[in-house]
Amino acid sequence: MTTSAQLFELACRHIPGGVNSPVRAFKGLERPPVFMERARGAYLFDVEGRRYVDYVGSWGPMITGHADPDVLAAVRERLDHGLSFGTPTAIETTMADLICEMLPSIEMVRMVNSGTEATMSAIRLARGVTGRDKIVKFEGNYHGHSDSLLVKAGSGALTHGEPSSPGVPASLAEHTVTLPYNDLDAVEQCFEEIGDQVACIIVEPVAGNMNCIPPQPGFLETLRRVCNVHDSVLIFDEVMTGFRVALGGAQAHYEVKPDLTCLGKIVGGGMPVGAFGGSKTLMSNISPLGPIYQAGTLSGNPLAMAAGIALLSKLRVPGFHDALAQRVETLCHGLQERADAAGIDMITQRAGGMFGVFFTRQSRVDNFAQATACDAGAFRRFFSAMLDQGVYLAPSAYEAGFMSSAHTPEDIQLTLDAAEKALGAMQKA
Ligand code: KE4
Repeated sequence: MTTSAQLFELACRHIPGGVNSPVRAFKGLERPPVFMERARGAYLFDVEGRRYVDYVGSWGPMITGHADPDVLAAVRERLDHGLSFGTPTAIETTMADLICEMLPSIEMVRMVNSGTEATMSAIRLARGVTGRDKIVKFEGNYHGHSDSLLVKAGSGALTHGEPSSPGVPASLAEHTVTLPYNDLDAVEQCFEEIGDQVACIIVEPVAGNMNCIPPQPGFLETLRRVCNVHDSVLIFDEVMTGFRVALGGAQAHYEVKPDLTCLGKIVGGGMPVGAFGGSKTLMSNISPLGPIYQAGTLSGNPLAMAAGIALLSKLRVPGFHDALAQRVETLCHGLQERADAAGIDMITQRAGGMFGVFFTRQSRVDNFAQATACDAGAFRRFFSAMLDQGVYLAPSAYEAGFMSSAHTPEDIQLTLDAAEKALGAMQKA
């Protein structure tokens, strides 16, 4: 049987770092990444046949569990019609109508192939309609890897110690202003000084790329207000939070309406899909209706649309998100009880169907500085001990965890039993 370690060695020959996305590389965890062979429901199965209760869910999309039978059936049904035509198809209209129905702030939407494309396009739209170059983002927020946004970014950029990537021209990076997340004063001061030069604010309404950091009361409202005053565009990057924090996303949960919304992950049901949308006034500036160019060979392809529509349709069951949030609450409370019992400095934070575990004495983590001050060594030991007991957490201290409706009470109990052992071993260390 070929082991993950052997497959990783082979992968490293022709793939940079052996992975097609850096966060998969288990950086700093002192063990090779696990190669998965298949997945179903709440479980991943590795190449050596081991089963894991999975809290990554392909980094968010698998909100009803892996290999959802309804999603697979929808893809199978379309498969024989062909994969992609490069022409308009009716199913793209079905997807657009569904998104506009589920997210009322979106009156018109353009499908793309990733979250990166969605945020990159939304930034271009904001710059195009305002005629301004400056954008405001927040330290530790990750919006994909387009040049303007790889400045003090989170997720893999942070995990691999390159929050501001080489290769981004200084002449471009200088237009990106980064502020501390949840810092209302910093936002007010920034807009007093340069508000009329700012094309947009782009924000993760719940930060999920420096672990899981919810917005403090007033933070999102302040962003909305300063954008109104200075005619800047407020962009909610809901690639991760969309359809996860609530059916209508973080904008519904926190009742703050952005001008543009970026989507990804869940919207594609596991297929490569992103989207950006907003008012007809804004979106009518997008080519071919307007002058701001944006395009994509496989954008809106019928197979990916079928997967996304099938998944989104399943989330509209009354009580789906309450039940998901309840599972997260049960897990987080159980982890906290076990950490306290073991005398380990650990806290959890959550928002709807996503959560985070921080090894820190702090009572709360509100921003990048506090997130990066947490105990990375403790995280490494906890992650490894959980993995060895068949629980797959995000392989980075700077990523959030994702619950699915496929996780059973038994899966959560298994997770808590594993955590009790892991935390106990850490106590003795
Ligand atoms: P993609 O281009 O990876 O589809 O989406 C980029 C993106 C944009 N905005 C937010 C809020 C995101 O979380 C992401 C991608 N998230 C990471 C994990 N935190 C994707 C995992 C990876 O990079 O492999």
